[in-house]
Amino acid sequence: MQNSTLDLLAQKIHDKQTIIAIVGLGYVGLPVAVSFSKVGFKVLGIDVKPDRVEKIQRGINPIEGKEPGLDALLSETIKSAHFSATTDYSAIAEADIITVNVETPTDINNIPRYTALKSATHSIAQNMKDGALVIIESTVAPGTCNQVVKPILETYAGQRSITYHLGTCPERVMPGRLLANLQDLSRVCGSDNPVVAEVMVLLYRNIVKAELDTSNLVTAELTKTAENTFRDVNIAFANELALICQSVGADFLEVRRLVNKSPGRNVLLAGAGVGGHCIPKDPWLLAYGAGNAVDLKVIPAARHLNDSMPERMAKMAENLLSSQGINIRDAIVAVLGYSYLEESDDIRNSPSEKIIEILKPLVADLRIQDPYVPGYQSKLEETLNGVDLAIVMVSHDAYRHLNLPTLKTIFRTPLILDGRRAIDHKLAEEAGFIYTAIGLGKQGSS
Ligand code: SAJ
Repeated sequence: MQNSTLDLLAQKIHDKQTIIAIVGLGYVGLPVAVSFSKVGFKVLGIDVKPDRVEKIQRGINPIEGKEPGLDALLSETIKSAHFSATTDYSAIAEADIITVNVETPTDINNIPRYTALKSATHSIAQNMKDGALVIIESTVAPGTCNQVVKPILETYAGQRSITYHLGTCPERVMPGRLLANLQDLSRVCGSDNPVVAEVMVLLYRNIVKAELDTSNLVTAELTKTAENTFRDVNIAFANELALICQSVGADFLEVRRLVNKSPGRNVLLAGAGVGGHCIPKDPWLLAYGAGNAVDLKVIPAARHLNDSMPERMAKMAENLLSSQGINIRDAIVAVLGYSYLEESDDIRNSPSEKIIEILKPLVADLRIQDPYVPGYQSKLEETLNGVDLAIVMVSHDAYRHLNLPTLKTIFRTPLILDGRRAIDHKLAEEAGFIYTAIGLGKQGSS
């Protein structure tokens, strides 16, 4: 029985007759919705935020920041009526396929509460039609599909005497490249029913040009959380090596350059911290999925080290000021960079927020500048006029090409603390600055 409904579904996908519901129209759901609409599927977008739905219905992109192609594609697919958005979950009854693209944050104890995921799954289960395929695209801890999603679907399917299919296909989008990553990055189509996984490949082949692999639910969940955890652990290694370089009097960048000449080595960049919506969270999802059976050492330690970088930067700032006889209470300090990533306006989990929280109550005046973040786009010369210390938190291009000799004339005290090695330390010292940085030891000179 089940596989015959899957044969039907496969045929409908092939003929683009499938109606697809996308639950959650945020950074991930919206690009997925317009991508499927663009290739001819009828797509129903569901979101709990009326203002977001209203904007989308008017063909207006509710997502901040520059997303190449998204505005045009949204307006085109709304006009063509291939895509429509609503807050009414009952629309799901029409859908053959339902993807879930809701947020899956972890709480203060790094535990995923899945409030949005559970709520969405309940609403889907109450409205989905017989034989519907539910695909979890949100990043979840290994085991979540089987232990959180499936029990809810089972309960309602039993009560309603209907069948359903369950898969997961975690997304790999990235702010600023939402549509490009969706099309160009490989994905895993996971299901505990191999026929469902193959049907998912048929579906995603319409919008993904890269490789589509099939696997089971837990492997797909593990793949996504592990790939981001791998990055976090590698950034933590770079940060710890940088702290060693500071201690023994070396330049981390030079050590990194030489280490990376060794085959198979790729030391990442040490810095002022790790922000964003994926890297700080996904290791905790992986750890949660591991359960208590595994006494994890590396993954939590890496997270704690990366999270400590803004605090270390604040301590370095304090030490630098006092080394010049400046009482931090009298200091005027500028934080350069508020977003979590260079050339981005995304401030989620930004390390800058942490250092600002620490320093603001300690200094006489704390100024913040970021060319991309609304509210912080003051002119650099204004921000730096009369400061004692500039702290570089983000490696925006604007900070990589400063006119140091000119800036030297407007600083009250010429101190720079560079959390991203955005400024060449030799040029800074030639211009008369006292320059310190994460990973640059006292004698550090290459
Ligand atoms: N960071 C470092 N050192 C590094 C790299 C990054 O300190 O060597 C910091 C960044 O400053 C930032 C944070 O880590 O604060 C995250 O940076 P990121 O380059 O990992 O950017 P994200 O958070 O947008 O990560 C995304 C992820 N992509 C998806 O989830 C689909 C991640 O898996 C990718 O590896 C990453 O983009 C990428 O490679 O660009």
